[in-house]
Amino acid sequence: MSTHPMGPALDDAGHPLDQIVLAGISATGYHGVFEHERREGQVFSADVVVHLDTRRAAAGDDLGRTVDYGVLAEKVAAVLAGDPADLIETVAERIAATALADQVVVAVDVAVHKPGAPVTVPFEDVVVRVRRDRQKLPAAAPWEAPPAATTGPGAGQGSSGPQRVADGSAAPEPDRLDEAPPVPVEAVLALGSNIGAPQSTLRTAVDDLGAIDGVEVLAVSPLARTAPVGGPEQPDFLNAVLLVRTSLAARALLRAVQGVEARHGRERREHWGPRTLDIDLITYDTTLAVTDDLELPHPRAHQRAFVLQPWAQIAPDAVLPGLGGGPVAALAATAPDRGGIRWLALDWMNAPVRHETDVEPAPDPAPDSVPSPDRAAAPAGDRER
Ligand code: PH2
Ligand code: MG
Ligand code: MG
Repeated sequence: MSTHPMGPALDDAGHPLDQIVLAGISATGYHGVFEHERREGQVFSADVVVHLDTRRAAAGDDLGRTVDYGVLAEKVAAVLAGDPADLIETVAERIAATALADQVVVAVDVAVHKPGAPVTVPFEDVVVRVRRDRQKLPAAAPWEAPPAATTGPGAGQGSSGPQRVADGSAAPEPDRLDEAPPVPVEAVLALGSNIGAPQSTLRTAVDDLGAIDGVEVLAVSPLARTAPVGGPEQPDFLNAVLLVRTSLAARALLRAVQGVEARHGRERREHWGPRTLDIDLITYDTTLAVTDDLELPHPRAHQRAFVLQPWAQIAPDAVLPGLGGGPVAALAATAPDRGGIRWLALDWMNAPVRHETDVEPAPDPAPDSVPSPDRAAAPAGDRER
């Protein structure tokens, strides 16, 4: 591999930073859009260049002041072998985020190779190469060691919870996510539905959420009709975002929203499959946390236009906390699924229900339900039309 495919990264004074190069880390992974790729796996490899100033480590001969390349290599291999993604672009972002999680790293170059990619002509390799730094942050979360002997891939929101006790595994130890805030805090909830009667379901869900003791609904976003992201072929979703104020602890809020999901007949079947009602806890104040049953902010919120777009409409200046976070409106404008936002309805909580279709093609925008660019709450350029 060439070590300078993008030229050196520079320090604040404009001098080239030092580099640690890890070349050709490989593992069998299950990334790809084809079913056979998910089933059989193939070899992926990564080249990683971390850019940093190595002088302090060298002067003190101190491993603690540099990047332990052995540890980094293991994490990179874990990303390659881990959670399947459709795109090697996604894998590259995860590796970049993992390297940048170490504060001594100023910038990182990542190349992900997929030499066995399903390409119909003779070829040697396909590579996605990215550079990320503290300005151009990765669009994915860093790799985290799975908590010992508990959940594997799929840990995150709602994947365990109270059932873990029934499973025979230990109930999670109480942590700060179980502590009620000293004063009420703001939280952001994202709602989605794509089977049954989605608009009515979402309306009732908003009312149900507002009726929870310790939850006050501050704002309800426009209703977005969105192309499904991930999962099997399925109908379009209706999505909306709520801003709430709550005196509940983060985990108590999660349990309460799961109660609302359950009351609407939500069953957890296929991962990312169609659902009558999905409610995700996107942020809880500015809390950053990764636990077995709750990750804050929501681990994929930063890259989901179906969350970010409606959110930006009710909170144009909102900022998503955490690595990969940033101004919500800006994230919405670059999210990979932004082209799938079909339309927004402003009046959906009160106007007669009219969007119950869940399988028909998107109707032409109704003039009274879709903000025209000049009436829109967000800059016109935010929307793909
Ligand atoms: N939810 C998912 C997966 N994909 N796509 C859209 N458009 N909207 C969703 O709410 C959604 C999705 C998993 O919860
Ligand atoms: Mg969801
Ligand atoms: Mg969910």
